Amino acid sequence: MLSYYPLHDLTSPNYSSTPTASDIMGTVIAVQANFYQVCLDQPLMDLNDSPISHLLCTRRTRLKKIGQQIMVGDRVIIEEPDYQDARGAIAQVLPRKTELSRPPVANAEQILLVFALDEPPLEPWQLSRFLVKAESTQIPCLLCLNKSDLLNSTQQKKWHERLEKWGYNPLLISVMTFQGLGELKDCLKGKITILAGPSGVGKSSLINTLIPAVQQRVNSVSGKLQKGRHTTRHVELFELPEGGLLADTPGFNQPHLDCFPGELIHYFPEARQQLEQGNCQFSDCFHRGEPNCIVNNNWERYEHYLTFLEEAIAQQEATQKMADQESTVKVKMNAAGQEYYEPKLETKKYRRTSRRQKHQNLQDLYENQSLDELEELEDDLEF
Ligand SMILES: Nc1nc2c(ncn2[C@@H]2O[C@H](COP(=O)(O)OP(=O)(O)OP(=O)(O)O)[C@@H](O)[C@H]2O)c(=O)[nH]1
Ligand SMILES: [Mg+2]
Ligand SMILES: [Zn+2]
Repeated sequence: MLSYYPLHDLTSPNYSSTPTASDIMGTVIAVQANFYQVCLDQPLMDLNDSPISHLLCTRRTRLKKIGQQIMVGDRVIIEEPDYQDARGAIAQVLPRKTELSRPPVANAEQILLVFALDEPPLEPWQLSRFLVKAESTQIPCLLCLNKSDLLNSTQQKKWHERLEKWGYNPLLISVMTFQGLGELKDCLKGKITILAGPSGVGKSSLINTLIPAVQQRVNSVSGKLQKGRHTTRHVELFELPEGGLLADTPGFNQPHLDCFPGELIHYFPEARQQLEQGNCQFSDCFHRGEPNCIVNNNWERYEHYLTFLEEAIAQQEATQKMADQESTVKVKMNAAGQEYYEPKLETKKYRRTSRRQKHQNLQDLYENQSLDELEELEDDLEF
């Protein structure tokens, strides 16, 4: 989750003209197969003068031809709205400000990281791992500690002070007693926010509290889009009553850190602060006690940093090894003990999947997937 594509990868010649005042603009809130649920910036009036706030859209063939993907969160221009059936066609996708790959969401403006103060107990290593992952997306992160009702005020204060030293200003809330929810609502207003956090901390409870059930039903997509809306493949943006969109992500407990070792230090705000004071002697310093390193070891999460660094280094080495193995030549030794290069046979990875294998894969999938996920898969796999 929370994987990020750097913005310079997003430039595309398809993003041509800028929208004009007469364009019908909206935000994609749900995607499934070839249908897009779009929440309009301004409601349209139908023939009976009733407002239409959402359109179920298809993608213009032109966009399909140029391979323009449409994600949840995309800002789009719509043509040919059909007032009768609340349908439309997406004619253009505006340039993305941010793009996450897992969950697949465009234009997210902040990550709301939710942890519980207790039940499950707040685990500093796990919290640190989530924070580093969130920092690596470069999307601003708001830290929220739920279930404050389970701790007394002294214990709450202790956590707050501890996390301030980590460089965060956590918002302590309780979905149960509503503590801090007003402040949280203010932070979410008018923004696209990604909800993240481990299992059982109260993410779904929070969504249910912030978004009245009636509203959820109204905004949930109908018909074909209804099925499978809680699977990871089908991320959905929920509309907050005060404006703003919220994406739930499934809870998982151990995010994978896939950053470069040299970047890692920048994902710790308390270390970043130290780096701003000057430079280390070596430009490729890993900040683990090298001579004249500007980063000291006098911070609580230094231990976390060292452990995550080991992990990042090990991962980089593994990736490198794999790349070496996949290169097109392999080193061999001749009888005289001299090394020579021999072209490799086509590796398994590049071999064309046989029709039979594809069938087998599909069979396996049929066992586990919902019907409409399969529809989508069959769209993806070209037979
Ligand atoms: N005491 C207390 N319990 C809470 C609070 N918020 C949620 N819970 C409880 O915590 C449990 C887990 O809540 P969920 O909302 O299902 O948690 P989640 O983060 O969505 O979990 P996953 O879907 O597994 O990722 C439920 O039993 C909730 O009733 C709170 O503020 N205080
Ligand atoms: Mg949940
Ligand atoms: Zn250093």
